[in-house]
Amino acid sequence: MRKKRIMVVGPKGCGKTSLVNKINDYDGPLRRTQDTIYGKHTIDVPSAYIENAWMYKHMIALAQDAWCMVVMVDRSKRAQVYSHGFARAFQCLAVGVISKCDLPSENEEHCVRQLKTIGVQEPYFRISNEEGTGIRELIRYLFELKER
Ligand SMILES: Nc1nc2c(ncn2[C@@H]2O[C@H](COP(=O)(O)OP(=O)(O)OP(=O)(O)O)[C@@H](O)[C@H]2O)c(=O)[nH]1
Ligand SMILES: [Mg+2]
Repeated sequence: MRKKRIMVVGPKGCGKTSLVNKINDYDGPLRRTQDTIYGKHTIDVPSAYIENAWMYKHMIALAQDAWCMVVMVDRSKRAQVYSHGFARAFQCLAVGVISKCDLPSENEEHCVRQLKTIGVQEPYFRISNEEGTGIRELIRYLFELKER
């Protein structure tokens, strides 16, 4: 059986690669991620896949290799990046993450609403890759979920 991973999706620059590096305990350079990158525990999905609805089929194919999907929203931006019910198109579990929580923002409610309308269930994890807050709790939750 193929090894299953945590698939990480989110809009451009929301902090996907920063997060997968933490999950994989890897300290590498950050570059704009154009291709799908398989890490030790993760699949880092290019933002283009969620920005273009016709590319959803690629994500659904990638999800065959995933036991869960981390769905990120960027709290520093007010954007609607996912289509309605997005997460329901996938078989695997979806975990909601609100990133860049170190930056001042008025978008908290907008982020929560967005995760709800795309079909991601609470709890949502608020993280900062910059300050490291919320990361340990998220990683612990993910690996506990995997054991179940
Ligand atoms: N303030 C702040 N900046 C962050 C955070 N996470 C990532 N960044 C910064 O945001 C930029 C993009 O981070 P990446 O981890 O490359 O984001 P990404 O989603 O992989 O980006 P793409 O692959 O280009 O879609 C970098 O300059 C990071 O240092 C965060 O939690 N807080
Ligand atoms: Mg990236």
